[in-house]
Amino acid sequence: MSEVESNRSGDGAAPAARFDAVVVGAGFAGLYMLYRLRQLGLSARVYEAGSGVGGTWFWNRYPGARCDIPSMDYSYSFSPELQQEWQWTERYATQPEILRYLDHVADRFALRRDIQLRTRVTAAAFDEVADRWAIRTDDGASVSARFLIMATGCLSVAKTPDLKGIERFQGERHHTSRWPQEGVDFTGKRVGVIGTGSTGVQVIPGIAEQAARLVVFQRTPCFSVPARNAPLDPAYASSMKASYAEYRRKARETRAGIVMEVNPKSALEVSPEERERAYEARWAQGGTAFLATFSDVMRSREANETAAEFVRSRIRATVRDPAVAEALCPREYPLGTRRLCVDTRYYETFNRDNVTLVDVKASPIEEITPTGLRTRSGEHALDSLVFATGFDAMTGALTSIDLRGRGGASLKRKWAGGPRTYLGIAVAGFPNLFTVTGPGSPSVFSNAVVSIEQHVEWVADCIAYLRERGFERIEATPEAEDRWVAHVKEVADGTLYPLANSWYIGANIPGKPRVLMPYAGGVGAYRKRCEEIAAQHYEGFALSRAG
Ligand code: FAD
Ligand code: N01
Repeated sequence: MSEVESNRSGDGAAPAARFDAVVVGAGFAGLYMLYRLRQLGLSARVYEAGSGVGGTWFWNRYPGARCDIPSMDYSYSFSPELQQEWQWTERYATQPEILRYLDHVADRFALRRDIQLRTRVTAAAFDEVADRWAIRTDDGASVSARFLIMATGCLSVAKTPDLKGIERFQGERHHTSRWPQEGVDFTGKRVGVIGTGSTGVQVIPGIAEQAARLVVFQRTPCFSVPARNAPLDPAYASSMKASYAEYRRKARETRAGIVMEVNPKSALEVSPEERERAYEARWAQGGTAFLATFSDVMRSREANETAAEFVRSRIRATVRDPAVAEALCPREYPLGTRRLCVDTRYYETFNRDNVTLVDVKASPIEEITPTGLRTRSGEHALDSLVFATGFDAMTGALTSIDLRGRGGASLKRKWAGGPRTYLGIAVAGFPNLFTVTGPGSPSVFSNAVVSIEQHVEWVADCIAYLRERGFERIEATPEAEDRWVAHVKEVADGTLYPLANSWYIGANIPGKPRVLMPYAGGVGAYRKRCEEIAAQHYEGFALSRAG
């Protein structure tokens, strides 16, 4: 519990509440972090901007929202009881079901009493004399904590493009990640959706079924594979549960935090017939395991092109109008270098009479008018506009807080040329600050829950280590950070990712530095490195006692 009440005015009149740790965010990461801090007997407060827990699954309530990692993998493993009790109903759970799960976790582990909702952390500064963080929130309060743990999410800052005339639009407009809790009724409406990434691919089929007309404004076509979603087979769920611990252990050692069969063959060493059969089999199976059809799909441009051409052939076979099919075929980047989408009847939706695809690369958006959207080739009358336009990913949530480290140094300024971290978990110059799934860690290249659990456990172990030995401060050294940043870049340069204009490299935000932000070295290898560093008494970190 806090030692004193928080100082609401923040004017120094009353001492601020003191915690061992403050956690920012109450999604998968923040909830589990709080649980672990409690286990250590520490006092902690979680601040969450939303009016409920759940993070991604609280905010993204658009129709069709669901995970694309199978539910039995995309869930916590830390509590054997929890994973045995909880029953997922579908192969890929819907947003309401995942939110119910996270609400259940908050209740089951009695987490809510330390979570303050509807409160945004706006600033935090490290006090070098006290070795503590002073943290300010948007309700005017300030508190202090020994450790500050950012569980702010990689995809939590919604991005709406700055389109001319947007404020004059007289219809409804919604960003998919700020969807009204009461839902939106599109019955009888003319709806425009901007964006064809993972979100667009999920929201478009649902809106098409309800709306009178749907116009999809596509700038860059995506590669999408079928989900083959279905009710979860109880026999499969039972067999998974019978060996859950072993399965989870294996998942932690994989590249992406999920057990999947990786074909060791090259796409280029097999006959065209064998290649086609292999892609067909993965297509029939559904999901992101398509990327593992051959070992070199994500390493060799030529191998990748065989997978890309297979998906294009499926698009052409599905979409009846050849011109629309061609417009939906991605050509500008290798498959998988922008997140591979996973869909349910996405391409089929373009066969509906009430759906129109507008290529806004060929005919750019000029303005939003009071009654619709005008592209270079004409105006589309609309009652509703849906922005499936993504996020200021990975760094946005961190740089939008005024974070000040030693000597008042600003994190935003430090990262002006791209994020710099040690392991994606710590930042030189910012003692006692931890970033869960921060840039420079596998994060969005993995089953996020596996990466979140690994970071949370590493941070909790680190804090326990410091306390047991009487250390009050831990800070990444600039040398260790430099080496890690160089390593992340070297690994990135050996992949195809830099070939795409993706949010992975910051390309979706004007002016954002082009740096591949997630670490592409794989979850298993990364975990091993983190464990070695901890075992070597936190190699690359400086630890110090009071004074
Ligand atoms: P979040 O869930 O984003 O939670 C962060 C929280 O921090 C938010 O609630 C936010 O309000 C809060 N916050 C941020 N800044 C502040 C502040 N300054 N003050 C107070 N609160 C703050 N990943 C997968 O691995 N598999 C999937 O299938 C998958 N599906 C996804 C589907 C969608 C629609 C989206 C958008 C993402 C998906 N992801 C998926 C990624 C997903 O973000 C992660 O899986 C996971 O939910 C992240 O959890 P988190 O706790 O790290 O962050
Ligand atoms: O966002 P995105 P998202 N004019 O950035 C377009 C996770 N996720 O919300 O590419 C016209 O991928 C933009 O076009 P372009 C997952 O990690 C997972 O879809 O800039 N168009 C693009 O088409 C995912 O990767 C699931 O040319 C504009 C789209 O908007 C991440 O979240 C589901 C535009 C944005 O695509 C983000 O996905 C949902 C403009 N001015 C999300 N500005 C799962 O299924 C932007 N666009 C697990």
